[in-house]
Amino acid sequence: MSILSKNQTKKVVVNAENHGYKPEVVTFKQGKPAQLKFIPSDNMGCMNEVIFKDLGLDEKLDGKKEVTVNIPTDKPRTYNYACSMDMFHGKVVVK
Ligand SMILES: [Cu+2]
Repeated sequence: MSILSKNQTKKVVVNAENHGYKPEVVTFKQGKPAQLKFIPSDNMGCMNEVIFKDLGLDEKLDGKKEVTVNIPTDKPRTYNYACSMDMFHGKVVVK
């Protein structure tokens, strides 16, 4: 049995820029709590919203300093996300 402290959550910052997500691909370890932290930029257009179809999540970034998304890491898989127009894409790999 392992005991997890709050500090073991791995957080990765993704910058939601006007022309895409940086970095575009983030990898997490299976079984470790994981979060993506989106940092919006100004004047975002369709990047003002991030949609995780696989997670049923639709988060508004507009006017926010940051938006945190919890990523399930119970099994290995890839979660794709996109801007509100499905033009810019990023993905999260759990392995
Ligand atoms: Cu877009």
